[in-house]
Amino acid sequence: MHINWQSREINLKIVYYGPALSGKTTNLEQIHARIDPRRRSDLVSLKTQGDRTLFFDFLQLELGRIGSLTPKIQLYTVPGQSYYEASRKLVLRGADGVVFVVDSAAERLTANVQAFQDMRAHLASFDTPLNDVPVIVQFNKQDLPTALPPHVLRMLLHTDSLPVLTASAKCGDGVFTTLKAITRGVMAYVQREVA
Ligand SMILES: Nc1nc2c(ncn2[C@@H]2O[C@H](COP(=O)(O)OP(=O)(O)OP(=O)(O)O)[C@@H](O)[C@H]2O)c(=O)[nH]1
Ligand SMILES: [Mg+2]
Repeated sequence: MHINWQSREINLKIVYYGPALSGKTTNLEQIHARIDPRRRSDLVSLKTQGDRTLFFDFLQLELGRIGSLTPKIQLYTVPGQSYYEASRKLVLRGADGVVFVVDSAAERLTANVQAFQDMRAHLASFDTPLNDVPVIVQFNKQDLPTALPPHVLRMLLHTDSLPVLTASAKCGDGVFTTLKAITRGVMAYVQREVA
């Protein structure tokens, strides 16, 4: 979180984290396509030739107010491919909120579990334990025939008391519900921190 009291701006960082190809970039693409262009930046995507995220994607939104401050909400995605672990940790650092994007396909269960454990470990290493920074879990790709249902995913991933939402980001379903939930969580978190 960065507050510039002179310009009365507050920057909030929300990171979309998750295993390879779970739909993190798709979430940002849908937000970019559907939100009023006056309230968003261009979508900056650093991609490989095969359309895989290289380092991160970035999209800035101007939504709502906190008292007299105008929050700039900065959305980032991490690169999901396994060998980008160092980049994931770097992008996650300083997050005010995290959306963990699950690939609900049954065959991606191990990848989800691994990524979820890594995220917990990174957050713990930053001295921001999981119950400090708001985290929302998005069960994405619920449209797939092999998608595991939410109650099964919740049990297998041990999401415990974290809020979970379902989505099919490819067609936009659940994308804004997720964005609203994490934004609300982050605003509440910031108000506690600033107070
Ligand atoms: N069926 C289905 N496919 C999806 C959904 N969301 C994303 N996809 C597809 O999954 C593939 C990967 O999506 P990305 O958004 O690039 O995934 P990512 O998590 O950013 O991947 P990395 O950047 O490599 O970590 C693309 O072909 C998307 O169209 C969904 O809800 N349902
Ligand atoms: Mg991506």
